[in-house]
Amino acid sequence: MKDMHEPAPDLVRAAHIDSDGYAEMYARSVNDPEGFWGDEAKRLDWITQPTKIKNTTFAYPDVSIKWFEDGELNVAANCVDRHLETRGDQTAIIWEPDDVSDEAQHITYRELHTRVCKFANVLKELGVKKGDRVVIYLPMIPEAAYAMLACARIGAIHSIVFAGFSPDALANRVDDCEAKVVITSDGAPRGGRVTNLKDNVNQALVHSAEDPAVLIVKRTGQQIAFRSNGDYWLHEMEEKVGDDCPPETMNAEDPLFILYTSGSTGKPKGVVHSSGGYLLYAAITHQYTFDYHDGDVFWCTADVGWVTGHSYIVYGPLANGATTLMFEGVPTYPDAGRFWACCEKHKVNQFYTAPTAIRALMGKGTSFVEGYDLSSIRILGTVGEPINPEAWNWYNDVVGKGRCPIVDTWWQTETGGHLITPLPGATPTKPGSATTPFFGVRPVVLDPQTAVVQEETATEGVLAIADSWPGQMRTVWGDHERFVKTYFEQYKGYYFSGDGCRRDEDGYYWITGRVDDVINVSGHRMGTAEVESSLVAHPAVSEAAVVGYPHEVKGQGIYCYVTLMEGQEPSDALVKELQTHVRSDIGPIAKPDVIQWAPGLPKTRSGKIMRRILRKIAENDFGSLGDTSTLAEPEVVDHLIANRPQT
Ligand code: 6R9
Repeated sequence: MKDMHEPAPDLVRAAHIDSDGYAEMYARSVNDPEGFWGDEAKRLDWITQPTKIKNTTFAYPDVSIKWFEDGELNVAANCVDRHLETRGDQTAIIWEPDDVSDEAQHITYRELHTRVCKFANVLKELGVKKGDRVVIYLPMIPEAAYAMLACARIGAIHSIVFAGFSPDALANRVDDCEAKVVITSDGAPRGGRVTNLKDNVNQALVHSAEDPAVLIVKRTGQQIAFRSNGDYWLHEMEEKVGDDCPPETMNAEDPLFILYTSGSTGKPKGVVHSSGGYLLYAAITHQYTFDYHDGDVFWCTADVGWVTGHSYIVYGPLANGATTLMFEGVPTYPDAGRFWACCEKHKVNQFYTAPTAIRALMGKGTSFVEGYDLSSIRILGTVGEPINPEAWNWYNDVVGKGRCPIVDTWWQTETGGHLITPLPGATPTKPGSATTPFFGVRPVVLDPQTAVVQEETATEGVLAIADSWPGQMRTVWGDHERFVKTYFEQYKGYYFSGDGCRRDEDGYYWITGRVDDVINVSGHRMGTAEVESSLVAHPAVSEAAVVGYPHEVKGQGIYCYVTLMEGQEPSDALVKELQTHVRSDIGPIAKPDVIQWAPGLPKTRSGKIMRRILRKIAENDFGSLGDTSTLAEPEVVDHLIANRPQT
């Protein structure tokens, strides 16, 4: 078949699952989910074995999702304690610091155990109890993993806020989950530059309605401003506590963490993940999608501030007793060979990154890859956005030398782990396709208008899922109704992903991107509404509409149409000012790429902004604007086209 990549026979032989194995296991997983997941649950150590496996309904509005509901376990004990006997001296975490001249750290499972227990005792000392929320705002240092596992150990719910987010974004999240403690560091080195994280926390807490204690990890040793009370150094607190900390008994359905993510409307929502189902799903997908074998070194380049870091740096790998690599830096520092230098140095076997990173490195040329010995790499992975075939082929040829299966994993913060993905020994791949569903996942393609399930194999529409899987989010923190409305209202009986897709004649899925007002910038999800509300908060702006447009490296860039207040004059200085404003309001990833002055926006007579038209103009695609006759003032479209800035 055209452009089909078959895994090498020796790889297939050594793999956990081959194509027959996949077919058989997949059939059982969807025909007998209770049996399948009941058996798979044995991967975990339970304090009380679950007897009720699946109790889920997508029926609107009574959506309810429970897995292993009478089971009890502790997630930290599963990720750490249970490995002590068999692999106490094995490296659990390899930490590669930002600065190449600093030494990497190797943390064994035994050391991890001690560090997590001490950290947990410090949290207890600060009054954290089962069910309390702890916000983690840290760079990519081992303490981030210790903090997550320490929370899990005592039954506290962690919520990680990406260290690139602004003080305001941090304050919103601290307030929404009513955090009792914020864990941060003095500074955060990244790409040779240092952010003063503690300063950001101080600023955030000035605006916050909560008064959490702040626990500070010493990373850089730089000067920081202590508040008059409520600030604590981790290393000082650790001197006061012992290293014995029995794990709390948790119900499988108790929340493990909250992670805020963007939607098409309103503020970011707190996605809630469970203890039992989530951990099981992270572990099984980590093992099968990456064909992880004992002794392999696994590297996921994501930040722990995103779901990918949660599932595939910390929970999945550690539940499987793996060696997981944690990287503090960026792909281009000190140069564009950093990833490959690190793969060679640590003999990485599975490498998992994002298309935006691949495209950026591809742009720097092959010379940055060629000098390194990448023969340890067996599997390459990608996640975060659709990967264009050109980037896929470069990854395959230049990095993988044509010998490494590429797993293009489609999933979301909401799904906890991979939903559509190749398995290395089982699934021939096609560049740009996420291929076929993981065990237990029943994708359907719906007609976007009629909601009718498209039965033919080759078809196109919106992507929804017909039944629950253990890693599915359970609710939106503090707003179950929002959960039900966001994911289950529009297409009744299904989980709606927000993505569009095509299914080809082989039944392979090709994700075409978001069909809602969410954009994907360098693999980071952003609601256009968030950027709009930041822009209109600026005194010069009266109205703003934000859309995505194709960007060579970032996948999508941020294109803003801005209407100014009476008396305000457009200028280059104001463009810069608005860019800086959004950047400091939300964070560097939200900085607008293009600002177009719009004396008027195309609106329907009822006042709705016609985003479809704005998207077309941003895409430089003026030929297919569709029907503009329903607009209140059709001439604004001509003005926008005539004044579109060069991109
Ligand atoms: C894990 C993660 C989710 C959105 C998702 C989709 C896009 C992720 C993809 C992909 C095409 C892939 N997406 N993986 N699109 N192919 N392999 O990225 O979670 O940050 O919540 O983003 O990302 O649009 O809906 P999250």
